[in-house]
Amino acid sequence: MRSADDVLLLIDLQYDFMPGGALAVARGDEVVPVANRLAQGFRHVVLTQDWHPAEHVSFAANHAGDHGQRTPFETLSLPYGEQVLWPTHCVQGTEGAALHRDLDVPHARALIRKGHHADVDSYSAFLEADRTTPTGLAGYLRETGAKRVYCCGLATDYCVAWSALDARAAGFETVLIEDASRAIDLNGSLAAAWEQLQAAGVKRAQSADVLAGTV
Ligand code: VGL
Ligand code: ZN
Repeated sequence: MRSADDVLLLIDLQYDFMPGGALAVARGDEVVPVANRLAQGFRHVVLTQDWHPAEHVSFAANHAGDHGQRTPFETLSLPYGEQVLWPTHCVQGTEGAALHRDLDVPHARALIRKGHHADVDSYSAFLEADRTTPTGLAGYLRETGAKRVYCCGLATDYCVAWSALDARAAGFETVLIEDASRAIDLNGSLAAAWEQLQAAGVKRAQSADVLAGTV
């Protein structure tokens, strides 16, 4: 068992990101058993859930525009920056927004829901896409004595990478567990994410090493 100041952050293990889901991540379901194994070694586990209102700004279907409906995976300029337009996904209370039923982490202590403001996306579990609105997770982790944050889940290049970068920026030692994550990989997003992660000092690890306690 790891020390009490190590936290495992399991990101967005929800049906809409699994094969067959609205925003399917290839082989996303493969990370569920890995997440379960990892969780057995951590006293402190936190879950996240992408949790959008139906009118969310990140949904292509919500942008009719002058030139017809926007297509998923296009980008749109918003007041806070470039926003990828996604298929409608993880709508609050729907089956697609539910956590995978095989996720077996009864000792998880907190669940952070993000992306609940209609006009701002939130890939990160810490800060919304306006880069100023906190979710409260940094404060929660500081108050509970966390020092190191181990991130994994879906998707590596969006919610996992942004969460890891913000965990690091908030002052935590941060590790991204590669084989416990899967990527969307849109227009080189995965390679770009790894570059940013490395530059920020986020460690890249494999679950076997985390389980063995060498990372
Ligand atoms: C995610 C795109 C939109 C993710 C969430 O969990 O990585 N990606 N919403
Ligand atoms: Zn989303």
